[in-house]
Amino acid sequence: MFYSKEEFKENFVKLLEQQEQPASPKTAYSILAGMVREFVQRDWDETTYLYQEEQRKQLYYFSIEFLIGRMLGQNLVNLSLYEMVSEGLDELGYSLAELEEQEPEPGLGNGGLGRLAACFMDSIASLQMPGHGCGIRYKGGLFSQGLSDGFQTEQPTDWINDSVGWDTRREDLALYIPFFGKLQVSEEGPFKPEHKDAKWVKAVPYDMPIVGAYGNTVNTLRLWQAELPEQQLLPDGDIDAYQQQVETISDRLYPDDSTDEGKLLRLKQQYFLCSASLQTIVKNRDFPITVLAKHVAIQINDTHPALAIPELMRILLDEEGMPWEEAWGITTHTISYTNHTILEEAMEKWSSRMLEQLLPRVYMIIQEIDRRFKEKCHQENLEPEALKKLAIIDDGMVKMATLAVVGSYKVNGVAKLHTDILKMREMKELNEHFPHKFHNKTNGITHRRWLMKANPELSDLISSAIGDEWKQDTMKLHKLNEFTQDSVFLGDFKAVKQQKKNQLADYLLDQQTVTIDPESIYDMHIKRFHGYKRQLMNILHIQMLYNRIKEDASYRPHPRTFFFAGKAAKSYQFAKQVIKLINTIAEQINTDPVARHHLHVVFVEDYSVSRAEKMFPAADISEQISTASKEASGTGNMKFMMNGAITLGTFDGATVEIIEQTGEDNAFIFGLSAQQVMQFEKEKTYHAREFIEKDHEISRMVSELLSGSLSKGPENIDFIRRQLIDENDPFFVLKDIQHYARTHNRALAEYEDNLAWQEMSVVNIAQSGIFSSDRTIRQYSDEVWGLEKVHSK
Ligand code: 26W
Repeated sequence: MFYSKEEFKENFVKLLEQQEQPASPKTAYSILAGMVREFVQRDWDETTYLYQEEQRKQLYYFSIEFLIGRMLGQNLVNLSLYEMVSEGLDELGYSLAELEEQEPEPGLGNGGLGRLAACFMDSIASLQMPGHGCGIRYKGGLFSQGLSDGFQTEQPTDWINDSVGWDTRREDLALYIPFFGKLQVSEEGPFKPEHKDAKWVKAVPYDMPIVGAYGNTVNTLRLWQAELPEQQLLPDGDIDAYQQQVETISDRLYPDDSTDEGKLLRLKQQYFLCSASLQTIVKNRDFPITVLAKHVAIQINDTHPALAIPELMRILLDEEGMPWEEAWGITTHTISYTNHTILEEAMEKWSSRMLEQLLPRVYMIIQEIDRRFKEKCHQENLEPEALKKLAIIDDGMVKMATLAVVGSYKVNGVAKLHTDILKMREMKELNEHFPHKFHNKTNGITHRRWLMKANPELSDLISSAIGDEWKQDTMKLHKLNEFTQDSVFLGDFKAVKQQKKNQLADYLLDQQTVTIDPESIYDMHIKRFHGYKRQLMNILHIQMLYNRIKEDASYRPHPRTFFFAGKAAKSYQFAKQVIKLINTIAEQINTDPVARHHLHVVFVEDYSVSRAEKMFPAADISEQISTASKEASGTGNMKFMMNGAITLGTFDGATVEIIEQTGEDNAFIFGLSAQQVMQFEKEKTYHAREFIEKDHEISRMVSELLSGSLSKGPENIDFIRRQLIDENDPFFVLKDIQHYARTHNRALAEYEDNLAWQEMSVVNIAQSGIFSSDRTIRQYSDEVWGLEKVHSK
């Protein structure tokens, strides 16, 4: 059906005529999506069959989030059908871009961690590796963000009901998960606790095709849905209440991306995902259980799926009747763990009481893992505080990160600096106890979505200069370094960037009725709102620029548009107040008869994968200004780099490696280093108050802020005041803001030299190849999973 444009158009029209006329864009979208869905079915079946047939080792990527975004466009790009279909639809009077907008975006993730999982799925399939995703089919993805009077509002989303899904219900693979209940241990015979009076939940998988590029590999993303079990498994009592209770398990994604709320429903979600996925892997295996680790690799995406460790032990001990040592040997050779944050408040701890109540057998196994590990640690005559750091269960709390490290054969951070901090500070004792476990895997992004799909204009320009090979091997982008002195190429690049800036301006005028000056510098700060990402420092700097324009008539800088986009976790008041502050300062500046010609502040609502795809290609400046040591990696920084935006940031996370690639003269770096931050934290020698007293500009700006005049009332900044003043500015905003301001001035001056700026942009693109998630996945496979490519016939 896609073998030629004519054949495609014929099939499309035939299917369209079966719909009530005139067919709406939504209908046209569903028809096209249905055609693509059907087209990949055969490769999907064949890939699944091949993996079985050839007994290949398979990876299962356990993640509580998969921020996949829209699939139609990406699938067409990966099938190399995008141009053909786009032309065919044009000739039929349809715009592919418009049809793509009809696809509801399944917001099955919060931010970095969820999107990384989605990029990994795309790379694993495109590298023809046998790897699958295991997640939860949340009915309600992340809330959609609105603004009312500058404050964030949250509306629940429901992506399932209004879309032709890409996924298929696999009733045949449904299974059951026990919660609560109690254990009964029979006196005689082998130790095999019976799980009595459990409350059973039915788990039904929905499989989604993950279409790889350059080959016919189609892997599976399996998302589990919680449902009421059949009659015989129902507890007596009020069924409706029970149904309600059961189905909430896969109802909503938790909107937090940095604070462990410790809610029972979240724990249910985590066990539901682990048990359903593990039961299927063990049940449908076609090899002896004793060689599981040879046939299966399981990667847990942060600690959220860490219950996979005791759950696999339960299955091997209780269902396969294996002795402890053998079961532990298999488990600790099958599971590996990735850590994505060092923030204390994000490190998950579950109360022993809650775990024992909800998962009595799993908790019993965790106790035994903890007892045996404590026993081992005690043989090493360690200091009491070291033993405390090594304890899995401590003060009635189970530390999931410690359990994850003890139960995994490999543990990695997501950027060199982050992994070093994990080994030297956060997990120092564990690293010393397991000297060979810790390794680094610097994150990556799929260039097929974030360059080829989001910026086809730039892709074509690159291919016109260096050919197409870079699409399969992004290290070939290095060849662009030969064009950094080529004024024609630099001019063409500038034209493409301007085209993307115009497109974004048109999109935001249409979507948010804001008028953007396409000639202005597009400066973007787009990511989740969090204290350590320092959106506060950005908006306070903009206020300083405004004050300067008001006081200094000679200061009339090149027009700049400051873009902010991102959501704040519902319960994170500080972050929500920063959003309000940005919108009140925006209103002041954007309506100021003088300043509005030099500064423009835009808050793009409801940040999502689709909106990100329109923003990254249009950026000139990439704001990566986190307090050094706090951002594990960042992946937005890589998306900006690949689209030729220049990084203005701190030496933090993967930005350190970005500057390693570009050289300091192709970026704008400022601020405290990670070492300096950690030193200040250790010695408690930073006193924010000093900066307020000794620096006039800062004290003026802070008193303006605290007066409430920037936020329509001091009540709207009390969380900000508390952090900056009472909590002594834990993210060093006042310490770094003047260096930040000077660095912005440097960037502005550099921008005036147009050719130099284009040259810097092209160097960034040329050096971005290493940040493709294809490189990351090759490293995981070579050094952790040991997967082999499976060439489909
Ligand atoms: C328990 C609540 C919770 C939920 C999500 C705590 C922590 C998380 C995630 C780990 C937060 C997250 O998304 N971390 C980001 O992961 C990216 C992918 O590795 C990194 O690039 C970011 O630096 C990191 O903040």
